[in-house]
Amino acid sequence: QSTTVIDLNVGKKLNEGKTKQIFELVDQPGLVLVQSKDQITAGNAARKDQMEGKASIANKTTCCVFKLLQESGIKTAFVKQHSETAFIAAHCEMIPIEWVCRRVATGSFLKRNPGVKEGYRFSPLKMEMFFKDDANNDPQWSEEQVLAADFSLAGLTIGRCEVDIMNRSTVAIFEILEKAWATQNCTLVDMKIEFGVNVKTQEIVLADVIDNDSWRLWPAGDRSQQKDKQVYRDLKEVTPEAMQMVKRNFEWVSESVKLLLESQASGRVVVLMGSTSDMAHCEKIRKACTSYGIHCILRVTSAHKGPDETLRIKAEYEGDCVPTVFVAVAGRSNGLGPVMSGNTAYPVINCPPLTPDWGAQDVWSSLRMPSGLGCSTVLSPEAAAQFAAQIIGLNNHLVWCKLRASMLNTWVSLKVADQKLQACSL
Ligand SMILES: Nc1ncnc2c1ncn2[C@@H]1O[C@H](COP(=O)(O)OP(=O)(O)OP(=O)(O)O)[C@@H](O)[C@H]1O
Ligand SMILES: *[C@@H]1O[C@H](CO)[C@@H](O)[C@H](O)[C@H]1NC(C)=O
Ligand SMILES: *[C@@H]1O[C@H](CO)[C@@H](O)[C@H](O)[C@H]1NC(C)=O
Ligand SMILES: *[C@@H]1O[C@H](CO)[C@@H](O)[C@H](O)[C@H]1NC(C)=O
Ligand SMILES: CC(=O)N[C@H]1CO[C@H](CO)[C@@H](O)[C@@H]1O
Ligand SMILES: [Mg+2]
Repeated sequence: QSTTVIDLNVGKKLNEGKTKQIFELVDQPGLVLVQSKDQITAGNAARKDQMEGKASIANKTTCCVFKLLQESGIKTAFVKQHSETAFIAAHCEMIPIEWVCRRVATGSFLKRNPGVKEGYRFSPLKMEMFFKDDANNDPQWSEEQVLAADFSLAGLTIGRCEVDIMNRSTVAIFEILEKAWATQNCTLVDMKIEFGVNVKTQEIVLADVIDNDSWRLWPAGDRSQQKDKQVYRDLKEVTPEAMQMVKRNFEWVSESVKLLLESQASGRVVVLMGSTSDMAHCEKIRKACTSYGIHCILRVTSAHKGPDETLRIKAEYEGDCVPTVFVAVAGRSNGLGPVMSGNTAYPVINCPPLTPDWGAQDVWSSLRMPSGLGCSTVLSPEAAAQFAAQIIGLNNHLVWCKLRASMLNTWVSLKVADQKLQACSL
């Protein structure tokens, strides 16, 4: 039988674990409802305490984190939040591996690697895998063991390619969350995540949840201020006061996590074109900027024919303290970029629309500068926008996260293309 929960036709329960239940959605094949339960577990349910409000805090945390990752361009199972305690997700067959990613050595890593001091920093990040097997306390597995297990989920065999994709994705996800938490002056110490195979698309996606049980967070890099579930594990005695403190910490996380979705810094790209004949080229720059969530403004001005106007337009964008990257689009002799660069402390990128006839000669007007000018030259309009995004991304984590996810997605699509080609030629 099915029950209707606020305009959702909830079908049968597909799965239930210690912290959540998964329901089929009758009218939305391929999607499920993930419902959190109001209880906390640690040490494999050795400790169980009801904690009122916990589920709603967990939903907030998961929803915000997944939104951040989704908006960055990471493929996740998350679709949208549904209620205080539930969200809608793509139905996945879960890969029974926990991927652990560490920046700072602490916790079980120290036990398994005696001699390593707490606080040791991993660069690159340290990756570990654990087979999800409660009965055996989730043993650590090597890459070879994962391959030997020959998992097959939703019709997808988990082989070399799939393991590599999860490995790379875990690193990208960690770096995105690390960058986001840094805006709150908080160190992401480590994290554990799980992947699933989307039953509809057969794609590997980040699934399950990311809540404070999934990571260690140390405000200002200070362990004594930890805000994660470790506080709960460390409790000597579960008193109502202690539980209140744990709950306050969780609330701190769920409040802070909302701020991860807000940009900490503004930024914009101003494209100056010498003539409207370059409009199509400039529109490509604008389109690419928009994909990074960057506001992009197009203006027409010629440094040869209207230098007073060029400098007036420049002053307009220098006048409001919004960090600005100028892109100069001028064909033939590019006077625009160099004049801008010689008169502003903001970065200037030349993106000349070169033509086959004279392009090889014209490009020198963008490359060879008088002394004292630091403008760069990027020929492809998309690449010019990407470079502008990288500059803005230095201070704007939302832009940085999009760049990071896009790097991952490019890597994955090359990997998948190669895999397909190999399969064809076999
Ligand atoms: N999008 C999804 N589609 C299908 N199943 C999911 C999805 N997200 C999570 N699940 C599964 O729902 C089940 C219940 O989750 P819960 O976290 O409560 O389990 P658990 O008791 O903690 O066990 P586990 O050790 O597997 O996490 C888990 O098996 C989890 O993998
Ligand atoms: C913290 O972790 C517990 C344990 O899983 C979780 O249920 C709780 O909702 C989490 N709180 C936050 C704010 O993430
Ligand atoms: C993950 O990637 C790192 C870095 O490339 C590598 O050292 C490690 O062996 C990989 N692990 C798995 C399980 O693929
Ligand atoms: C950030 O952390 C540092 C310690 O690394 C601390 O001194 C500083 O006050 C913190 N800043 C904010 C805004 O919390
Ligand atoms: C991320 C988030 O805030 N999640 C939601 C949890 O449930 C409530 C109630 O609907 C939503 O308002 C929250 O936004
Ligand atoms: Mg779980």
